[in-house]
Amino acid sequence: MIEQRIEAICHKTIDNCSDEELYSALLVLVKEESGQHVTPVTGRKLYYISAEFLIGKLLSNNLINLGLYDEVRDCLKSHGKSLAQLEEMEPEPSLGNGGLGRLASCFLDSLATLNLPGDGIGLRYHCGLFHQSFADGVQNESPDLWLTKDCWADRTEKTYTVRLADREYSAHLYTISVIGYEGRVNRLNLFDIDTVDEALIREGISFDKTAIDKNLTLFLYPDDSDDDGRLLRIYQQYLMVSAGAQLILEECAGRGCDFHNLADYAAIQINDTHPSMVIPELIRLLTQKGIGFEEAVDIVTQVCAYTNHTILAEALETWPLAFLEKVVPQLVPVIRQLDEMAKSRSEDASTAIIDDDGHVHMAHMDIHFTHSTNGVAALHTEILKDSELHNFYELYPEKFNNKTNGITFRRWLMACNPRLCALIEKLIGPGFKKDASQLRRLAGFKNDTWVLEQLIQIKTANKQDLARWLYSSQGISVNTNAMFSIQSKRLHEYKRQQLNLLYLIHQYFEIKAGHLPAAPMVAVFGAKAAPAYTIAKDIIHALLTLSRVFAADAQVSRWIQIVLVENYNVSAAEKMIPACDLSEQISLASKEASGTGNMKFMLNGALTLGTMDGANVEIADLVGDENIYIFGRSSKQVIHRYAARDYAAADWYEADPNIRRAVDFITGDAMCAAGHRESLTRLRSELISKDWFQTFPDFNAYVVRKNQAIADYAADPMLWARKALINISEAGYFSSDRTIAEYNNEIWHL
Ligand code: 26Q
Repeated sequence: MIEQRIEAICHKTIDNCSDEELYSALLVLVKEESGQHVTPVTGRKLYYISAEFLIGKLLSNNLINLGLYDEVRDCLKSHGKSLAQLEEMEPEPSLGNGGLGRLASCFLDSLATLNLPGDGIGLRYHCGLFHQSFADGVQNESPDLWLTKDCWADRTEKTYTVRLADREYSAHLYTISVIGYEGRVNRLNLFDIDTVDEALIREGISFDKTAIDKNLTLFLYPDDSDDDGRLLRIYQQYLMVSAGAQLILEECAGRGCDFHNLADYAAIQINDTHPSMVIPELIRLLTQKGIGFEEAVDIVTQVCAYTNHTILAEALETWPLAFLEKVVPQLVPVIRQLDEMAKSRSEDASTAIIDDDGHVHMAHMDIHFTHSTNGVAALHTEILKDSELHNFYELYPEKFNNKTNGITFRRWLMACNPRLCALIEKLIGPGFKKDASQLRRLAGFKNDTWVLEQLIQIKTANKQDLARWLYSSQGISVNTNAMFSIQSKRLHEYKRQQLNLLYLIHQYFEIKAGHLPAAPMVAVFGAKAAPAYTIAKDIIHALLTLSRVFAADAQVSRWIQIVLVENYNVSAAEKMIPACDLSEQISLASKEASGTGNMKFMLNGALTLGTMDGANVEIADLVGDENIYIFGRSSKQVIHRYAARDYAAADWYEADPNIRRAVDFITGDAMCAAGHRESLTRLRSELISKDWFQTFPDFNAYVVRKNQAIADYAADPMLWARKALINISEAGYFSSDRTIAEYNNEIWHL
């Protein structure tokens, strides 16, 4: 059947088709097939509104979820074609920075799989997150023009008028089908304007920031930005929320809603503060339809819920009222009224929406005017309640709740690790694909030597796959008999890639002194630094330079190889994670809201080396002390130290010869000969004078714990495999199906 359909779409036999033609044909086939699974909405429907959806490639995932993957793969194979190779042709839609955007995509997959009506609302950026390449030890950025002829996003006839800075724009709706695993089909709605001009892009990723009609949806902004960029972000955000709000009202009206009862028809989840303007925008639209202001506020509060993804104060969005006056003057009277209402509810200045400097605090508006505020891991929610948002918690204790993040097992196990998936299915049957809690049954095999040997073999085969890919894409050869430690996530000081760097330097000295590690190690990194984030780029440079220094030293390179994967993205993650032994989750305790990479590694049989931060805490609770490597100061100690303001990095540097030796190496002869003195010097000074994320106090504990992990790995592979099995068996809790079921039971009630 598959063969006939492909040939009908192409008007020729599979043997005569090029890879491009086959890829196009499969796209058409999936779209046709998904059309069969669209079911009408009854009752309340969810709108997950987010500036980012880091969807990744869709072909394999869609085929898996439609139950067609094996058939298509085998059919192509019988004609000497490879599905994996076709997949390489698919441009990856990188419409997100990292965890927050990827979470949104996992959630859409789970919504459709659980047969819940839930659509996404976002933006169709012409360029996703920049493409990263390395040259001369430095990160370079180039535009990621992902929109090609064959694209999952279909242009519709629908447009919505949006007023920005006293001009009207037409927001055009594009849709991508979200196909659940043996489930329903939902929609990702992405807005764009027709006048965007890709020719505006100049050198690298710079572009003319003045012409809004030409640049509005041209780029996804990296998670920092200059002031021009910030202004453009408000334009983007408003385009998304205004068109989104109109779409929601139109759909609900189409189903018989009279707007007074909007909460019976719609639930809106606000993904961090980026879409927060949806609150005043909906109030504005409802009052235009004749509903009184106070009732409109009540309706919107009932409909909307807010998720917080960060505790870094500098990441909480505030906009100068003057910016908003310029871009969205129609919202300002609404925001002022909301601010007055907030001030009448509490005299505490820290809970105001508009502060004394005329800044609008988006998160404050969210908490006052939605019915639910949630954190994304147990520890994160506790920190929000106890410190960061404590005054709000006192005002509205009933609004605060936790929803520990999750990941879709369809992409992060079934698609990326077919070997492990097949073994699990052989042992416990296929039920875990839809009911992840069944993975617990794997624990029954913890003393089964055949199973443990299989796990070891699978890991080795996955390492060989990764090694082949590293060689073909970057010309790097790695030792697949080594332990693979992987730290892959955005480059951020709080995530502490620099701590890993200091460890590697420490090991260099140990090897030179004849203190050899228990096993050889490949230390893999995947990380993009925001283009304007200087220290993050310095850390990348130091890692690339250290990698060169090690490679040139036969004595050291026998034991440690450092690999930086270029352009880390979802597809790269899918290749790296199944090959990992040791998952590096070493953020400064209290700073990583949850982390979701930690869950993906665990599910694929890696052991976590981590601090008691984010969801690591829950991983540690589930697997027990003997199946995880925890180190470092606790979040309480860290929060206390910040409050006391008594951390002086220089004192630690002076007092600890190991720290001093590692830090000084950064600007030593070997590094300066292989890299750039200016960048290396800046990094070293930053560490000694600031070390804002307290790497020094955790340094020795990290070295000890990591070397313990290597020793355990080397001493008894079967015991290590047993720990890996326990990790896999406990990973069920981190299925996004569980997370979405909780959102639905406690917040949305779809
Ligand atoms: C803000 C202003 C201007 C430009 C960009 C931004 C911006 C963009 C993206 C700020 C933050 C983000 C993304 C944040 C993010 O990814 N947070 C992560 O969310 C994950 C899902 O909940 C958590 O697992 C991570 O711990 C958290 O860091």
